[in-house]
Amino acid sequence: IVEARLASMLKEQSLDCQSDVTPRVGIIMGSDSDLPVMKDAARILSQFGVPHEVRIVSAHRTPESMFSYALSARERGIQIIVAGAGGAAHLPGMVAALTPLPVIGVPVRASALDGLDSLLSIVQMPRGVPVATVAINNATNAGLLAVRMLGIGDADLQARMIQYQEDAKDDVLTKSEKLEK
Ligand code: RP5
Repeated sequence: IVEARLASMLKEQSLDCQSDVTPRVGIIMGSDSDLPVMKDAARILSQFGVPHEVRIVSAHRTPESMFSYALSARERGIQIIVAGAGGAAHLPGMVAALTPLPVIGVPVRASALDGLDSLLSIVQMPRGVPVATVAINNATNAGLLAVRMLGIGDADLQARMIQYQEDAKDDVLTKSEKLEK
């Protein structure tokens, strides 16, 4: 039921996961309440044409699903996992412990502590199990980081990233010129 709700939420927002091809990036989150933040990672991957999947995998509510997702991701062709969670956010670290794939953690602002709790839970992984952590609620950067990582072995994708950076630069220069006039 939750997966169906997730699929319809993604469809409503026109976030095409390219579900007919093997996903290269797995976007997971602890709750559907994380989707308003995590959809930005999906949006970036769609923009760059990177096939991806979106799943709800809770470390504390569905620990068995978390285990099976993390243990099977590499065999299924996933190359990078983007994991978002709020509160005592152990999902990214636990997944990183179970897979050799790079894991990018997104701290979601979900509690009375304004996301600082999730940020510290994710960024403070003990030595030996890395989680690349982006800023609180910044799933856009998680998507962009995944594109950059994949770009190392994918010249077309890297060229698209270079163009994205050029476009961002042009945008700032244009705005600055307008202000000067
Ligand atoms: C975490 O608890 C989730 O990642 C979410 O950010 C937070 C709250 O979840 P809900 O109570 O909204 O399902 O596991």
